[in-house]
Amino acid sequence: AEAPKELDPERDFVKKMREGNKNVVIIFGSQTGTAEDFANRLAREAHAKGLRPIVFDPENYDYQHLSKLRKGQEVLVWILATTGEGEPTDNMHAWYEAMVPDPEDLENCEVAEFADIDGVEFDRPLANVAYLGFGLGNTTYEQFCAHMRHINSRMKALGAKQLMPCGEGDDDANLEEDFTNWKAKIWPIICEHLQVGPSQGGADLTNDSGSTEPELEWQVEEVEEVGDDSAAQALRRGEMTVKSIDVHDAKHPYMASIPTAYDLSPTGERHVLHLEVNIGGSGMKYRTGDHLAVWPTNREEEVQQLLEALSLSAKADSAIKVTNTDPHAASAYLFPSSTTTYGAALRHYLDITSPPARDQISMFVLPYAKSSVARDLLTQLAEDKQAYAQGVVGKALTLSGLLAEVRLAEQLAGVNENERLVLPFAALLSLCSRLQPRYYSISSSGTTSPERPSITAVVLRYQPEGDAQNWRYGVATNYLSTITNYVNNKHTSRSGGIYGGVMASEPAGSAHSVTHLLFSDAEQTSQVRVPVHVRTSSFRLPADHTVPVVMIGPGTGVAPFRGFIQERIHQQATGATVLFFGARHYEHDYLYKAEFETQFAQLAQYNPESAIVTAFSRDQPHKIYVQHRLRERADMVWKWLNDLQGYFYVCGEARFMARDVKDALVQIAQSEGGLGLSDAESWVGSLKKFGRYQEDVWA
Ligand code: FAD
Ligand code: 2AM
Repeated sequence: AEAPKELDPERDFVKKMREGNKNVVIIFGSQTGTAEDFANRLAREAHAKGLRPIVFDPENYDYQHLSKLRKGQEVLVWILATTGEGEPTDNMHAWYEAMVPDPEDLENCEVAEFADIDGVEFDRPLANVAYLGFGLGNTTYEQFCAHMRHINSRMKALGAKQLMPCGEGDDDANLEEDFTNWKAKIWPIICEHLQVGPSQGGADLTNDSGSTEPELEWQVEEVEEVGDDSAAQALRRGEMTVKSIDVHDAKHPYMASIPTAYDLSPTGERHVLHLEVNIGGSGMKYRTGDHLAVWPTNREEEVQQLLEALSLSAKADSAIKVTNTDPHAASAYLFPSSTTTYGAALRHYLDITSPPARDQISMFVLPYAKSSVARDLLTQLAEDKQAYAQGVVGKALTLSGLLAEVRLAEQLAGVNENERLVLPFAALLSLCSRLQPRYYSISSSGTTSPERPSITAVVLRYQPEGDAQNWRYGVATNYLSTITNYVNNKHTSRSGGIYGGVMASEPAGSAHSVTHLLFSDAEQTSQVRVPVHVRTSSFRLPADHTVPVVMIGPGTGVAPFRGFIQERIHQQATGATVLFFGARHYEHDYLYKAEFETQFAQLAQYNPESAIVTAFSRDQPHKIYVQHRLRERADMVWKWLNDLQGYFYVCGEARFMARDVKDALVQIAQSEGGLGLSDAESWVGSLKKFGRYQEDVWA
């Protein structure tokens, strides 16, 4: 027999857990950071309840050790997001492959190799493990929470004891409330299982000294000397710290220069940006259909407002050292390096714009309220769902906005300066999630522009329903908008400070500080750099260019198809290449118009059916959408997909568009193929199953 594989002791999470004397182990599968954030929040709450939690990223550990967990003494909690079409997140990929070798047969698929435990039956290796789980998903996708459900079934099949049915959160409805409700139910169950009494398990936010302030996860120390080298100078400028390593991935972005950037719809109501990113020399490669992750910077005005609300404006550039208060925690540092500045932490590393959650308000803001007016206001927002929905979510209130409201209420009530709420920076570190990279479908071909992937992003600006006078700005897209402006106006100096917009309709205050977006390159000239990494996707053209390809890409959903088209020209594709593009107005929003027209003329030389079909929704009194155009060509669509075994692709907004397009295809199968409804649905289902119906959609 083959000798069992040696496991790396550094990747043994159970050993780490025991060294730190922990009794709740939380393992998260996270793609965009939400599940990771939930895992960390759960740990903070567990800690406040007198439990001893630890959070692990499965990417850094080996699943084989799971079997060593001890029922009655330790509890495992899964927090697992589902991505794409029912897939695990990247960081859960290896565990999932091993634990769920056959998703079609969850009960009986082959037992994965686990660390050997005495007295446990071979086919029930997890018989000593007690667990619970919460899945994050979105009901607009067909495979809602599939990943958590699969892991759950496998855990049971492998003998583990489920302490409670899994919770499920729906990002399309109210993920936050689903999580809060689930959390409320788990504590008594965990405490009972571990047999910790109410005094331990049910303790609330009091620490050893008996005060009501929470024990915090991070400690913040102001440090004087940071040295004089270039890293220290960059630190003083409040720039982002990136570890200089050779491999660039989800944890180590590459600082890419931006050779070209422009506004594709300068006269439109919405601005769509085209940015080309130079990854030459980075070692990163991409394939047509992959995603580019952009690590954004927060808007400077928001950073300054928050510093002001924390009474830290004067210290924005002071160096601080941030370390974990728990020597046994899985990570000792919160930021890429132990030292940063207050300003840089808010600018580059923390999500300071998402509305704070109810439990975050009650755990990390409320305890610092000294006046009754502040306490009342915060208690109401934290405890009254409706007040929270209106006063926080409906207004898209940021943390600085919340603190400003408290400050105003205190002023109006005549509260003394020394009685006013001051949020400690260390509490803010528990309150705010980490700023997450945003994904963009790469809009170029990996074959024809291997070193210059481009992205196509619509700039997000909106006025929240509950605060219709004021604008909110999407973090990453407004950052990219500032970058675009800068790239087009290179004469502006580094000391240019906050950089105003070139866009006529640009609302005031949307800009980022250019000072913090510039990075010194080897020649010591100032260059704007954007931290990026490539994420592999499964959105792919057929290898055989003679097969027809039908692409549905309204709005920025056209992004990956620009790459597909470049690729099909390169292949001199003899199969039909058809793009259905939709936008508001022909005049303002026809993205890449000239380029597409030239390219389709070329593609039509290889196959006369190749064409771009447009649907401009607001150029006439009634709406015309891509799915209407699709139905108008029902016979051709049926021929391409059914008779000629073509491929169908949908990209863009997931909620309505992707669903409506699928419905249109079902109708086409009925009208053209003469199928009944359920057969038409099975036909679409089988296209999906065989990879001939692919979606790249986002919420
Ligand atoms: P954020 O700061 O993240 O703000 C977004 C949040 O603002 C929303 O979650 C919502 O809570 C809130 N919000 C937005 N509108 C309103 C409103 N009207 N009222 C109240 N609240 C509101 N985008 C593209 O443009 N092009 C692409 O090619 C592309 N490809 C993607 C591919 C994938 C796989 C994924 C997952 C996403 C893709 N996206 C793409 C979306 C992109 O990643 C970002 O989500 C988007 O650009 C917004 O980022 P932001 O940082 O500017 O906004
Ligand atoms: P609308 O905003 O005028 O309703 C890109 O955003 C294009 O997609 C716009 O023309 C937009 O139209 C359109 N769109 C909106 N909802 C859609 C849906 N459910 N299906 C297809 N296209 C849609």
